[in-house]
Formats: sequence, structure tokens, C-alpha cells
Amino acid sequence: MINSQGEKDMRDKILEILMNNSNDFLSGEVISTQLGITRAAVWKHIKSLQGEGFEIESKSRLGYRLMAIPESLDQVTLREAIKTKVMGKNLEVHQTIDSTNNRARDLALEGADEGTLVISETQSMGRGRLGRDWISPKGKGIWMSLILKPDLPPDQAPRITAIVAVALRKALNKATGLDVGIKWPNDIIINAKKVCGILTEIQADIDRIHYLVVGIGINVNMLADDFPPEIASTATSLRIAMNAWLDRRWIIALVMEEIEDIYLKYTKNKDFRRLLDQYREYSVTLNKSVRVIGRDMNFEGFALDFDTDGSLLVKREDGSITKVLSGDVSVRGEDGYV
Ligand code: BT5
Repeated sequence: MINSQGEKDMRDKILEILMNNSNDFLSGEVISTQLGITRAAVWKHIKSLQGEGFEIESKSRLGYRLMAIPESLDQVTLREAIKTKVMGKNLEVHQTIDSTNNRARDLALEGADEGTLVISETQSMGRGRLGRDWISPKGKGIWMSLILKPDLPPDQAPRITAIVAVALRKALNKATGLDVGIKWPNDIIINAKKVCGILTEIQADIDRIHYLVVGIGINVNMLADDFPPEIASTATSLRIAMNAWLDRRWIIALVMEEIEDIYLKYTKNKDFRRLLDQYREYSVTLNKSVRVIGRDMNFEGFALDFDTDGSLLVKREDGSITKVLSGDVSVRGEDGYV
């Protein structure tokens, strides 16, 4: 059993060595000398990795060779897949956790760098906005949280949700080739159903954001019966939409690339207008009759435009325009979810 942190680190080192030499066999002796452990200890770790689903060929005299890696997410293999400079470079992978947003918040409080990413195979208390639940079945989706530290006043935090939404739209369109839309403020939509949600949580003082935790939930390989009845008609997955199983590692890497590209450009030139033009192009909310439902509001109107802070401008029946901030409300199309 591998249960101490030291043992886990050793497991990761052995896996890294095998991944970097997967064209050749590597003898147990070379590995043991490199790491300063016994050959028996190397063997124990190899057995344990095989138990996790890594296919490792072992030949007497030649040693070990990594043939295939399992689909389950793993710090070492994921690090290898993510090619970005900042986003996802610091990485923590959990098997189970209450909410990746909680863990990312704790890491941010301890001073973790921008771009630190927390991922879990499942969440016991995954959450959406306004205290709602987020269904996170084990191994079937991407449940992750990213720490960002933009130099922005707190009232512009919705811009970051918009940036991440555009990045997710692009990444999921690249991954599937399908028409992917953004439902203001935080849903990514395929075939008029929700495939992904964003939960932005912020720590700030009056004039400056200290950090943002951007939680991202993507339904990847769920089938229709993985969704509970209450969301069966509004939720979908990439697998349902594509009729094909998808590699989550590849999708995570695509998402990190797009966020890095768009976010770093934005923090450099602060040109939100260009981003907003893209957001408008992908929006499934604009120019529709909508119902705005919040803690203390419930009204119908017409989704006119987005404001430069990322809020939605809704024209009401009496001709007045109401600015709707993302944190407080849900927007439903008059004829259904979108
Ligand atoms: C969201 O909230 O859409 C934000 C979801 C963010 C989830 C990620 S996962 C990683 C990180 N850690 C967390 O704890 N959260 C983040 P909202 O707009 O409030 O939508 C929530 C509503 O979506 C629920 O009330 C359900 O109706 C529906 N829902 C729940 N789980 C879903 C799923 N897996 N797929 C589609 N819809 C879902």
C-alpha cells in the first residue's frame, strides 16, 4: 500500500521516469540507482501502478516499459498533457473532495500562484451559484478550479467569468466541432442544453481583487441516465452530443490553452471590448425574450446587450432598461431553458 506522502512522491517520480523513457525498457537497477531506493521498492511501486491501471510491460533482463496510461486523472500524466506556461502549471489532483473551489480558496489563502489548478475525480459537495448543487459523478466529467489574480477592482470580476466562458466555448468547439454557445452569464450550451457551468468566487477589498477562484464543471463522458431527473431535460454531456467517448486530459489541456491565451492578452491590453464582441457572437441569450429570476426580482424583458462590466441589459415592457448583475440571478428564455 502506498499511503504516505513520501511514498506518493516516489510513485510520481517512478511514473515520470517511465513516461520520459517509454520508447525503451528501463532496468529496475537504473531506476533504483537514480532514486536511491532498492530494486524491491521499485518493483513494489510498479505493481502498485499496474494496479491503478497503468500498463507496464516487465521483461527479465530488460526491465520495465510503460505501454499505456489509464483514463483516470493523475498529476504526472496530466502535467505532461498541459502545455501552457501559467494555467495549470501548478496542479493538484484529488480522487475525492468536498468542492475544488474550497481547496483552491485555501491554496490561494496560503499564497498559491496564479494559474494553480485543483481537479477532483468527484465532489461530495460540488456547488453552483446561489447555494445550488452541482452534480459531479466520479470519473465522468472535469471538476476543476483555477486561481487567478487579475489587477482589477471587484466590480469587474464578471469580466473574468466572461473571459473564461469565451475560452471554454472555444475549447469545447475545438474538441467537438459542434456549435457551442454561451448562455449569460455562466453556462456553456450545446443543443440548447447545459454542458458546462462556471462558478466564480472572489476575495477582495473595496478597490482590489486579491484572488479569484474560477470553478469549472464540464460534463464529458456522462450518459443520459447519469443525470438525476430534475436536470435530465436541461443537461447534456460532450459524449451525448458527439456520440463518442472523449479523453478528459486532452480537454483539460485545450481549456488551459484557451484560458491562458485570452486571459493573458486581456490582462496585458485590458481591451474588454474585443472580448465582448466575441461574447456577443457566441451568446444564445441576446435578442431573446427572457425571464430574470433573482432573490428579490422576477420579471420579463428583452435581452438587449451586455455592458462593459459583463452585466446584462434587459429592456422591460415599459421601455426602461435594467442592468442585471451576474451574481444574483438566473435568466431563462421564455420558451425554455435557453
Ligand atoms: C453553475 O451554477 O453552473 C456553476 C457550476 C460550477 C461547478 C464547478 S465544478 C468545480 C467547481 N467546484 C464546485 O463546487 N463548483 C465548481 P448555476 O448556474 O447555479 O447552476 C447550477 C444548476 O445547474 C443546478 O441547480 C442544477 O439545476 C444544474 N446542474 C447541476 N449539476 C449539473 C451538471 N452536472 N450539468 C448540468 N447542469 C447541472
